[in-house]
Amino acid sequence: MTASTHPSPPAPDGVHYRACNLCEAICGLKITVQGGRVTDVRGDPDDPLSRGHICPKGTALPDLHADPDRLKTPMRRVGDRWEPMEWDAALDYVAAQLRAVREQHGADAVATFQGNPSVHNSGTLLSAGAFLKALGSRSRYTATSIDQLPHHFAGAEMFGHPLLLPIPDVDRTDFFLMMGANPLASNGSIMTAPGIRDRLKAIRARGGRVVLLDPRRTESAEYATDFHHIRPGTDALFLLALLNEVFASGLERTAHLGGVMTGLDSLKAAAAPFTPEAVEARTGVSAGVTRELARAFAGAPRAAAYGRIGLSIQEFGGLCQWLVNALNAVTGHLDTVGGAMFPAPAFDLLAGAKAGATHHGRHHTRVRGLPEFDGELPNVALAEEILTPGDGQIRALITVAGNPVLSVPDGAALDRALSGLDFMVSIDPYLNETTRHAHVILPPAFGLEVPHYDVIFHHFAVRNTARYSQPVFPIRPDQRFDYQIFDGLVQRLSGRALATPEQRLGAGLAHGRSGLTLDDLKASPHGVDLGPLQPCLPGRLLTATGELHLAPAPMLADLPRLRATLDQTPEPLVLIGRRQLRSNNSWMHNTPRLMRGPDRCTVQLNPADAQGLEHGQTILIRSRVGEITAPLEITDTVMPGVACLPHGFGHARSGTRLSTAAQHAGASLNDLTDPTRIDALTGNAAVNGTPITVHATEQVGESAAD
Ligand SMILES: Nc1nc2c(c(=O)[nH]1)N[C@H]1C(S)=C(S)[C@@H](COP(=O)(O)OP(=O)(O)OC[C@H]3O[C@@H](n4cnc5c(=O)[nH]c(N)nc54)[C@H](O)[C@@H]3O)O[C@H]1N2
Ligand SMILES: Nc1nc2c(c(=O)[nH]1)N[C@H]1C(S)=C(S)[C@@H](COP(=O)(O)OP(=O)(O)OC[C@H]3O[C@@H](n4cnc5c(=O)[nH]c(N)nc54)[C@H](O)[C@@H]3O)O[C@H]1N2
Ligand code: SF4
Ligand SMILES: [Mo]
Repeated sequence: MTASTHPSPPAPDGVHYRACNLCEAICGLKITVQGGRVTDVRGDPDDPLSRGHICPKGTALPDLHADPDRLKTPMRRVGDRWEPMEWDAALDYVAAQLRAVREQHGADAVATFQGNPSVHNSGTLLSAGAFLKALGSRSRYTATSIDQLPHHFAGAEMFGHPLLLPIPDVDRTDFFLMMGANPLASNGSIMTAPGIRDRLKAIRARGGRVVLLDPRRTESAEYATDFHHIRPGTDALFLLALLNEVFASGLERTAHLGGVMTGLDSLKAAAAPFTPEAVEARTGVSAGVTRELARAFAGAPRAAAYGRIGLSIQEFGGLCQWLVNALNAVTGHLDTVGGAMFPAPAFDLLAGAKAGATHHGRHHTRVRGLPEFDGELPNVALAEEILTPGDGQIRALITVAGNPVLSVPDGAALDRALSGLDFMVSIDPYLNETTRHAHVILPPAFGLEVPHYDVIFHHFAVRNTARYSQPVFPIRPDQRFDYQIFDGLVQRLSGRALATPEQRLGAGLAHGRSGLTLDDLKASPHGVDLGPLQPCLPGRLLTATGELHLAPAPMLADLPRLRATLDQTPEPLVLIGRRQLRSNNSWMHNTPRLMRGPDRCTVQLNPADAQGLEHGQTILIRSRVGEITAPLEITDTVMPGVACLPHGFGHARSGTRLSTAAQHAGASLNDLTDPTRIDALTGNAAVNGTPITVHATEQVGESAAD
């Protein structure tokens, strides 16, 4: 089945240092190679950011290199068989197919889906823009709209740029208010803070408070001083109640940014109806707790509020991220030491950015009229845009480092949609639930084989550092990097050649203010420390007026939608997701060392919701969209009315080549989530809070009748 006759070349013996690019923590690694093979991976104690931290996924990096299921040469599907291709022939074929669809049906008929690892790979990240330009299609989808789109939306509206996201200065704060994040499992997100456990412990050791609100008492709760259950999707109400109490008690502190902040009066008016008492029945957080937290947060000299994916992939994601920023701003905790601050990365994507340039709603999806944001369309619309006939229907798809069949709502519908495309190509090292639909798979060299500089996550890091990584393994002459695949396609589509990632990095560093060059970074294999975060406002603001908008008009206009929920009867049982330390979204389940131990794809229910069901039994979970089965775990870590299931499983689909993952198949959470549930303000998917019912599997026949 593989075309190659070349063996994989061995790595040079010795100790290699590089950063892990699997998640946002960018841990420095110390990798020992003996006899051409990796014999040891541990954290690099000399990395100024990660200081020796590593997680089990970092240890598993060499497994990806050695995985026998991994594809290394292009593959073309012929019926239900896969045949190897030479690179030039594969690229010629793909370019010709894309051109044919474009000529027949227009540029927008060719869609792209870029998944999560494409932002963790400087090769894809620095080349994708040119590729998208060569395609000229507006049908652009990424994982952003099932993730952090509300953060970008709030950043653009309040500070003038989607990448202006305030990051909690955890190493200097004394009051860390954390909502909808579980950094002990995720290793931190929009908060690059490797070794977060020690950083949280340090807050407590210096007498500070770590406050966590989540519908599930998570691993992170063990490191909190205060934990409160909160009902899914009600955080915006809680945040407004905090603001209400801050204003009612006269605790606002706006002197620091007073000159540039606009909209304070509108924000006060917006918060006025949402007293702690008015929202407590809905949020599940008592008015007393809310008042105490508001006062303590506002009164703390160094405090930072932070809300992550639990506040984004819900129906009020845009409001939540706005209100987190607003709370920091009006309590004097924005752009101050120990508060929420803006990093200054060496490669600064904001350098030279034009003020007021972010756009929203310039065009819309064809079927449902959902708005683009910054050139991207909401991925909840992808399946319907493929399935609905008519002018502008998507006929061809390019996936890059994404597995949307498992990662977007109603994955089963997308699964069906993909099988009907005229042409699909996947740039991906695995034959998985999504790429099995491709006509051609172009597998890149990746992981320990690629050079790396983290272009994105230094923008979100709790300390300014920079690190360039050399590859550990050389690649075979018949392998290609992601950027070479893009380059090959761009040359064939537009006749232009791409700059290499090294050239782009060099130019990017020259644009930034650190003074560092790529050669400096190459000479510093442990990374370079650029120091703690520094206040930078108003200079870094990029709004058209140069002001910081506390009460952007789109946010105010969305408030009635939130207020209406106070009069609605809550759903009796809703589903939320769960991340696990040894998973990485939908992939890395093919690594035996990460899959050891008991079944992880379990559904958790509070005892109050598990009447008549038994711990360990397989139950049926049903939503408007679909049904799955999963083993039941009865636990009071989840609050009553909430069920919890990890995402990224569901590896039983046929036609994949994932031998280990298939043995731990589990079910896909996104076979239950509903693409019609969105954050209407931003278009982000609202996968958390999906209404469900649960049934004993032997009762399925009966309950199906009601
Ligand atoms: N219900 C629910 N759904 C969710 C979430 C949730 O919390 N709940 N989380 C969402 C979030 S935050 C995200 S980011 C998405 C993630 O979902 P996706 O963006 O679809 O990403 P992954 O599932 O991680 O799939 C990664 C793919 O990239 C491939 N890959 C890995 N490394 C490379 C590389 O270097 N180059 C290339 N070309 N390919 C590579 C892998 O083989 C795999 O096919 O899922 C989202 N879906
Ligand atoms: N090990 C591991 N690490 C990862 C990933 C992975 O799959 N595995 N994925 C990476 C990616 S792509 C991302 S985006 C980040 C995400 O990083 P985090 O945001 O830290 O991710 P989660 O662990 O999903 O934490 C979200 C928390 O929100 C809670 N929650 C759900 N709904 C609500 C709600 O309505 N309100 C509140 N207050 N909380 C709610 C959930 O119970 C959960 O504890 O993690 C990254 N790191
Ligand atoms: S925490 Fe993230 S960056 Fe660090 S070793 Fe684990 S996967 Fe890699
Ligand atoms: Mo994500």
